[in-house]
Amino acid sequence: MTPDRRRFLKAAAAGGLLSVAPRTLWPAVAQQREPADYTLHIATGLIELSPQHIVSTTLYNNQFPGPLLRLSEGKRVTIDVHNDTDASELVHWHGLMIPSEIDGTAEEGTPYIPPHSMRRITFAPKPSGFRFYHSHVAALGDLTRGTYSGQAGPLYIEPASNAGAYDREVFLILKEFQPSFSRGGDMSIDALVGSAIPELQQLADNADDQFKGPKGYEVGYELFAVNGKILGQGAPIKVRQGERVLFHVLNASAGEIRSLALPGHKFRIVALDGNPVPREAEVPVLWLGTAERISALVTMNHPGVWVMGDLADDDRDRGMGIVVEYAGEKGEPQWVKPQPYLWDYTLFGKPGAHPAAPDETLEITILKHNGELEGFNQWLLNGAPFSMETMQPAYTVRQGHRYRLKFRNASDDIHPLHLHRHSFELVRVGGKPSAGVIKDVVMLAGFQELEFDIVANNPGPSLFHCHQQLHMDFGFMAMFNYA
Ligand SMILES: [Cu+2]
Repeated sequence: MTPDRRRFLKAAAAGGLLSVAPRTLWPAVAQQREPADYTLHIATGLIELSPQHIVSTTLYNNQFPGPLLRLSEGKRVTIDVHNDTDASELVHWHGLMIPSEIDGTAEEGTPYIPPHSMRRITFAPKPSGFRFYHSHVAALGDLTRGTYSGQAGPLYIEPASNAGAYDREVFLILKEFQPSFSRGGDMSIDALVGSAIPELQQLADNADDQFKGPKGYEVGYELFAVNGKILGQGAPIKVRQGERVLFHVLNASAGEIRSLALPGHKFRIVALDGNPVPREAEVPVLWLGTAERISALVTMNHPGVWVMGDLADDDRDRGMGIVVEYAGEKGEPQWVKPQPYLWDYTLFGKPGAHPAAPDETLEITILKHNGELEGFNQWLLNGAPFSMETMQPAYTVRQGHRYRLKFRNASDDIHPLHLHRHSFELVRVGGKPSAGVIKDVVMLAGFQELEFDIVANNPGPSLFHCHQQLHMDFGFMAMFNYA
């Protein structure tokens, strides 16, 4: 029997299809005949990071990254998602404002796509800009599941009017492979401006006194890649002097913070998480939390063959980078370590402006209980880890109201905070005020505070969580429900 045949019988038996009379089955099948605009197949496959490193993982359409879905703002699109694996899956449409039933999150009520079945979804894509899609199942201790797998793909929603003055676009998807657990004690990363708040350090110290013992598990990786290729293994980005290249960079990691530099060049930031920034600014280094996107324009004015890579030597040596090669230039790709550079979101805000006053302010303090869950750290928001049974913590919002969320991080980890189905406006980061920067993921630095505003403008349950898979799976989630 062919694998496909076996698969069909297994699926048919599981779904009870064999007991359904063909006559009643037919109309449903006929409806599916209209071809979809896009088809995604979730299946285990091989990805060749280099000839020496061929990794087996779950992929979209047997490739990493998944296919670039180029959609038009407001124009309805139909996507068939086939789950060809033996486990239930969910595809989350990250940064899109779509109904909860198709957002791809069990907590919001999206049904799982059962093993060996298909779900067709239809939506009008918005807002415009660089988004992405990825698995949203809980992985817990299974490092083959969720965002630890190769299930991530770029999605670009063309705006109604396109203002970009560039010669061409290049998508860069940063991703680690072959994860494993270790007893933690991760080094904290100096990525963000601002300074630690003593009161938050004290809260963390108190918790650590209570939850002594070995450090909770952390996840590390063997292999690193840009667009699924280890540095030097894929085709270089070939450029001409004077060319203006618009890079769309996505950190598709399950939990790492990434940096990127191109020796001798500056990045002009034009959009964050796909949303144009009020003030374009030039920076020497990009920092991206898990699931963040940066669109940056680089004028190619420093001929040579360069390594565009992560600042962390270890990660770059194991593959996190890509070669940029000017026409007519030859030789070994060169890396030049940039000066340390701290990321400051407020650089891109509207100078002197203030966000509108909120209707209400909510304060959320984040705390870690070291190794509390059979070796895994537990994460608490205002003293409570998220529970699927009670769906708590939960906040109730009123449509049209503006809410200021004030986060206080009583841990030394950087948390990439993410709210589904909504964008937020940064209000205060690293101790500095900000206005006009619209995002859907933002890094909250260790022992720091951060404020952002949301306008409740997309009714339906919406999940808030840290985008580190290891944190969200072990408590770092909350629901926002409409009254
Ligand atoms: Cu986190």
